[in-house]
Amino acid sequence: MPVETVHRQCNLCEAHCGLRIHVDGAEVKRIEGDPDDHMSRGYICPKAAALVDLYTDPDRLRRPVRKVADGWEEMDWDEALDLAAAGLRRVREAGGEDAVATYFGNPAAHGWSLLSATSLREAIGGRNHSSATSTDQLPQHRTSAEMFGNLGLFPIPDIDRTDYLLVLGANPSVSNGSLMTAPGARHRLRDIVKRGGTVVVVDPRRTETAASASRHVAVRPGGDVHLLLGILNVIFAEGLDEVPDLCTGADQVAALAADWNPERAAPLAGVEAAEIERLAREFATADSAVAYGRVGVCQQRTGTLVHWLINVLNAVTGNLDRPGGAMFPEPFLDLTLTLRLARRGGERGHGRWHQRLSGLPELNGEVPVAGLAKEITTPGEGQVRGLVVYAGNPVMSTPGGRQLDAAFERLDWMVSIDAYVTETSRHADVILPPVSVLERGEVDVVFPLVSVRNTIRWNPPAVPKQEGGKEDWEILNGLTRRLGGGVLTRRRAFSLAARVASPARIVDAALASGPYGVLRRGPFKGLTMRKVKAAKHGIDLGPLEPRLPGALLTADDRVALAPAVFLEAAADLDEQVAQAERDAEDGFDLTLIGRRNLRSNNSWMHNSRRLTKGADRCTAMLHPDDAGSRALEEGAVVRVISRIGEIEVPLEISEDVRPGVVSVPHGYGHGRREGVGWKHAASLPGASVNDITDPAVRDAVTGNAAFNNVAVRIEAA
Ligand SMILES: Nc1nc2c(c(=O)[nH]1)N[C@H]1C(S)=C(S)[C@@H](COP(=O)(O)OP(=O)(O)OC[C@H]3O[C@@H](n4cnc5c(=O)[nH]c(N)nc54)[C@H](O)[C@@H]3O)O[C@H]1N2
Ligand SMILES: Nc1nc2c(c(=O)[nH]1)N[C@H]1C(S)=C(S)[C@@H](COP(=O)(O)OP(=O)(O)OC[C@H]3O[C@@H](n4cnc5c(=O)[nH]c(N)nc54)[C@H](O)[C@@H]3O)O[C@H]1N2
Ligand code: SF4
Ligand SMILES: [Mo]
Repeated sequence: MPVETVHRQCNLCEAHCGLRIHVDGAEVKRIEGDPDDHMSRGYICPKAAALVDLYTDPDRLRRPVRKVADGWEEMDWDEALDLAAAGLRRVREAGGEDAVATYFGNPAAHGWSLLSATSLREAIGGRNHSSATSTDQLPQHRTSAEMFGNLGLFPIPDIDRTDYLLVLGANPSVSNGSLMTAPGARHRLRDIVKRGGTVVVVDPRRTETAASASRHVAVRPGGDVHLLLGILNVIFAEGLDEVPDLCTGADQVAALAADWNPERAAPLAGVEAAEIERLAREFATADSAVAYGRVGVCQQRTGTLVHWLINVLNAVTGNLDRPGGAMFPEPFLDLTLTLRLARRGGERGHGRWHQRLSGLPELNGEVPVAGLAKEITTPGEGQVRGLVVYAGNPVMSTPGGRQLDAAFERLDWMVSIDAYVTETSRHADVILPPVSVLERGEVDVVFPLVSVRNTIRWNPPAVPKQEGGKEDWEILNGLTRRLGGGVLTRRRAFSLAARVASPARIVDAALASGPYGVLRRGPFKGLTMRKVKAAKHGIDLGPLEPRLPGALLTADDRVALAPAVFLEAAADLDEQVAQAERDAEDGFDLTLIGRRNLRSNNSWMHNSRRLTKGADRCTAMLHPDDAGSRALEEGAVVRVISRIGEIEVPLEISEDVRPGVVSVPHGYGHGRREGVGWKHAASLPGASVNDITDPAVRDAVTGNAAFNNVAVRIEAA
């Protein structure tokens, strides 16, 4: 058989690089970068080649399984879907709608089956839905909701045109960019410097991104809020601000910043006053400048405040919604469409109910996952007794993994949609495995919302779909159909039909009616799926264009720089200092922060041998002074202890981390839990850092997990 070349994207991270996949029937011969992809221009990272490892992995489930006394028993699809749905209905009948919770993980965002997942949630009903969002970008949703009136409208750094990039808490050289789809981000950042611009990285660790930047600012973990207030203080005090008419509340922000001169901000930020002044002046006087923050500053007690101040900094220097600043993509499909409609009806899309025990607000129908373990273990009305996990591994990826592990044991019914028996799905009664990504055909519907250029791309399947195999959307719709039933009124029957539409149909309709579609642009210029499918390397829909005020959904059609809830929270910053003092008194003298590795992807790529070769990557990185004062040596196994637990990992001494900080990556330690199906992963060393991250340590405004503010101490093991 001849070798054929299929062009599609890698969907492992947000870069969605274009690939050339050489296949011979069902066999994948080689995977390489697609030089003709207009976004990635041939760039790929080592993980792309591992897509074939996922496809051929003997540990991957090919058929549904149910838990039996001595392990797992394979089932037919219909039987498995019936069983899974029957269990959920039982739980719902006994405990009401709130008794069934869902958790959607990160890969859910990387495929168009997400559209069907949303429908499943609606069919389940209730108020106990969570996702990886509340370990990740929840503060950014809330910030967008308050400032722009639209929780799905993200300002994206226009890195290809900017003169000055201020990065806070992101490491795009390793993560390949996040809430910024910019394949080859590492090169794009270097290009800024090459064309005479400046890149400054604010991070407690001198990261791979910091190493190739113009400057590194080693902030104290959690000190970003003070740093930004200090910068804003200087900008307003020196009259460097240039607030557009489009914004309201600049005076209130200026009044807040007035209390934070660089001398006051400096010790709390852990950055010298002179550096704060320099940053302010450079940023405000650059031809164009953009501040960009990601998980390092989301996963903080002050996560929402920091993202608010990042947006404020961009806005008051005239850099919001202009080339080289922070801009808003115009996706072919507006996932916030229903939100826009609801918004017109006066609905905000957040705060409509509160999580039973934490009291934290819902956002976009979700409550913080950090509260899930308690919702399962605490009796009372609304207690969670059943769960659907879709494309997630919360035992490894959410704070307090051990508590969640124990809580899952106590559920009456659990369904996992995952291709592996993971630390999470091992608790399920039924596991429903989708085919692997190379067997799917789809269009990425999420990342055009955050892309540095407007774009659309069709991804054909690279290999034939396994016989009898199902894609995620087929599994999700199978459950929705079985759960939506009961006595159907005509209205419910109609909405059920709409719910179980295939993603292909939904995208078709959305494309036609969207900004690039035939309904708006006419039959010749307008895009259709046929045209999209014919463009093998994707379609470039151009650079980002200014979109304000049109894209705003605030009541007055202006950008709100001073939402009351943020001003209130900012008044409480002393509590941060008090907390640090309590931590120190209790003997927790270090702050734990996270780290990512280029050859790893959260918790689930460790069964690939090619990605896991070489040194143990799950180490505790510590500054030489902190190692010295504790008489700890390089490579020695150390105990990292938090208020809720301890883990043992080898020590890596490095000048790159700021004193007082210890950096440990997440997603490792598969061998510490019995019965997982990814055997190679389980044979690797490491521990799960989320066994010691504390669900009580969270962003004050949203409840997002504050993985980077966990107080710890370190001892020789
Ligand atoms: N300490 C600490 N913890 C963190 C973070 C951190 O920085 N520090 N980061 C957080 C962030 S940003 C995120 S996004 C979360 C991620 O958290 P999760 O999404 O909960 O975890 P993942 O490790 O991504 O697990 C994904 C699961 O989905 C399965 N899967 C993969 N592809 C598919 C698919 O196509 N279909 C289906 N059905 N299943 C699939 C995998 O087998 C795996 O079990 O972790 C968070 N946890
Ligand atoms: N190779 C690889 N790529 C990935 C992933 C992966 O696991 N591996 N995960 C994907 C996912 S789900 C996401 S969300 C993105 C995340 O993409 P990024 O946001 O770029 O994620 P990180 O690489 O974790 O970078 C966060 C940085 O914040 C720093 N930091 C920690 N605490 C603080 C603080 O208090 N202040 C400041 N200023 N910085 C702090 C950390 O040292 C770290 O360098 O990456 C995606 N890409
Ligand atoms: S950066 Fe790597 S993992 Fe991310 S999409 Fe590109 S090839 Fe895939
Ligand atoms: Mo994430």
